[in-house]
Amino acid sequence: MTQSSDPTAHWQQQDADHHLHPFGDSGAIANEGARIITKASGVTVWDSNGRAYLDAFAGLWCVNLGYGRQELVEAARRQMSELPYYNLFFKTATPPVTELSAALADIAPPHINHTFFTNSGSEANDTVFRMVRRYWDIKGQPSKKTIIGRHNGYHGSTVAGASLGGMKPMHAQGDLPITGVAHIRQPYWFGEGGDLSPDEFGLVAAQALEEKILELGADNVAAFIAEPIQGAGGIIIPPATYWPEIQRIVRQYNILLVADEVICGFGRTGEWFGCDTFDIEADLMPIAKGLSSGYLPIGGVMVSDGVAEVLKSGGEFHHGFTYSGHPVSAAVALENLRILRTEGIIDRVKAETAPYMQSQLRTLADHPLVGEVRGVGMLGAVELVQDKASRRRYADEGQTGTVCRDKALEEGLILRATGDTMLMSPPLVIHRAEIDELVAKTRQALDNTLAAL
Ligand code: PXG
Repeated sequence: MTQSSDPTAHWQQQDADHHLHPFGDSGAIANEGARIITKASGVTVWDSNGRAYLDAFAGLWCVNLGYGRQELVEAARRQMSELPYYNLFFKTATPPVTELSAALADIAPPHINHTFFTNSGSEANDTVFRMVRRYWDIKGQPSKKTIIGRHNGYHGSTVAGASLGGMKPMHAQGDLPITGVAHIRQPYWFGEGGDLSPDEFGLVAAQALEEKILELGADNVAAFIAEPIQGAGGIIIPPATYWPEIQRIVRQYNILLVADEVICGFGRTGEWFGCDTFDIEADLMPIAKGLSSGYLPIGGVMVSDGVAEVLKSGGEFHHGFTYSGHPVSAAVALENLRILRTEGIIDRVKAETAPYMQSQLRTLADHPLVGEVRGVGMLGAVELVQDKASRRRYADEGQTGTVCRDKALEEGLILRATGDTMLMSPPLVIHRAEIDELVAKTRQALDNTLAAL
């Protein structure tokens, strides 16, 4: 390893020599040099060269409270001193976990009152995979095994998570999906709606679930899993007709409904859960990310009273992680929920900052590159197109989005690009002035992208 007096060069060299990146081309990053992020406060992160960026992505859709909240640091310190670790196996629990379970029951829809803890959203969805099969086994219907997901859905990177998701590049690596998983189309009107109105298309997209159930046989289908709003897939907001029709279908065919709240949960859509925003009655809700505002890893699966009752009647569930409900993560999550509640942050998002951000974002719709601006709560997407009227994209899809993302970085703004869709999901505590900055920098990045094309 070469030593250097420039700390950035030193860390980049270590990164190149010894670190393999998640969702990254480690070969290319080794040549370019990784961006080294060293500190953060509020909605701003700094790199090792002292450059500030407005983090319009809240880390990775997770830092809902913003950076630098000392109460979370203190909650971790306190729990670390008191009880840094104990497991939940063998008839044991810890106070942070019982308190957090109760706090979650309090904020979740009324019929959801139990949580199984994991360390991530991916583990939560692996737990979903095993839990829904266990549920039907206990009910005496073991043939109900297949779980239906959606193309371009995202449910994590573990084998079950990536299988339930519908990301083609992930499936292409390692022969996924595993057996027992099927996929239907996504409710992506802008990309796939053609000449149908959004409401017509929403029904068509939902009815794909009914067709798939009939094809597989309802006796073989355990569950349908979907994000209330697809996140990683491009902030895809289903037309208003979609969720009610899905709800009808899962009820009619006796299929469990899994609403993946990993991104939508904890205020992102302007309510506690995406299920509240879309009036979805879920049987299971995987959670993670905003549960601890990303300060420590923690996730879980929340389940309805009906599911909990069956699971509790079935004897031992042979499933769990050493760090299920890690006490320090649980203490931080509990403090995070306390702050979200006592400071009324989600109410402020709903009443004030989300309507403001959404209205300001929509001023970008007149830009020649922009085909659609959409968003709900603190989620926003800007679709880049070659032709606005026909919604036609540039031929080399993904190229323009990547250029725009890099132009945004030059402006000191972190956006995410999915294909040619620019995504934002800022901390829920973002102020009006920072929203103005976010929108102004996005417009500048769009101008610079157009100039570069
Ligand atoms: N479900 C959903 C809906 C997610 O968005 C997961 C599950 C998995 O969570 P973990 O904690 O295992 O990562 C996620 C994660 C992206 C991106 O590029 C999004 C996620 C993860 C990595 C990248 O937008 N979401």
